[in-house]
Amino acid sequence: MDVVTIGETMALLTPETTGKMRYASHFSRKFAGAETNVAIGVTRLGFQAGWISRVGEDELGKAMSSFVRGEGVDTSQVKTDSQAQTGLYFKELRREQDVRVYYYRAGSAASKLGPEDMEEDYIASAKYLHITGITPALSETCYQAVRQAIEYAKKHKVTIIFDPNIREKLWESKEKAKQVLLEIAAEADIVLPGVSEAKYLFGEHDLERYASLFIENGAEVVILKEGSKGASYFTKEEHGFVPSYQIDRVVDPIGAGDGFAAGVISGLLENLSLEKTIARANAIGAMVTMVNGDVEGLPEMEEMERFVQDTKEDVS
Ligand code: KDG
Repeated sequence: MDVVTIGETMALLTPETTGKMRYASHFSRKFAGAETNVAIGVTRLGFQAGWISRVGEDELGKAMSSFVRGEGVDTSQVKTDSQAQTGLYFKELRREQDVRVYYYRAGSAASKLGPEDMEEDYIASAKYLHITGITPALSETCYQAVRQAIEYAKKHKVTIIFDPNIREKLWESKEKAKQVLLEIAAEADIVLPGVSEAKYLFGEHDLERYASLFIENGAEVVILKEGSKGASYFTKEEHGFVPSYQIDRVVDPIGAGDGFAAGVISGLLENLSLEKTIARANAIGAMVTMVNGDVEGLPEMEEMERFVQDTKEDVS
């Protein structure tokens, strides 16, 4: 396995019309969740990814597992929970630049995930363990599952890559979110915060200060995402900025960060330089925003290379 990830995937319902969702009567049904978005992204680029989760013993759970498996992700560690349902989320495209998300996931099957679902050999078989800040926000047992996975990864020298993915709606308080996210970031080798997430965690600073705060907190590599501008990277030895690509129109920004993470993981798996890795991550993040849905815009390698050749970097 190149990368293993842990988390909740949900049935995603999107109104077929833009505007207030209260007026929508036709919806498309897709599947999405930050961790499988990354796993599918990595798989589409030609690598092997595995997903640890629980789904409900219901029609959506069955369809979701088949969908993720059909994308080539290993689902051998996905359990069916007969006591809880598969979670749902709605994505309302109110107007351009205004996308809202509504969760129906409290008490879902995935929120029952616990340390007993973490298989040591499975995690040990991976080169990377991908964790997001969403999973520990779902429940105390999910938090414990993440802690257990980190312990196995450390024991077997699996590189830990952490995306804080702050979802305020899922945390009981900002203090709790900060405490848990900083604790996990301290265990990670690579962290992928957005600038607004760095601000949430550390307050107002400049980029270099954010990076040094993450490095003092334990990270080796910090990649700070600056939205459509691009991303900066920092290690103890080097730092730089890689601009993103100019695209005409953002259709749906949700999932871009997961596409970015898939690009980072794939670049690191190929031993590309940080500069080249981030250029790829920027390209994939941009491509995801051009298509409706979290995973539908994730490219295959050759498609991504063509996009890079044909699209200008944003140097403004
Ligand atoms: O990064 C995209 C995710 O936010 C989306 O797929 C839904 O996993 C999700 C979540 O918890 O918000």
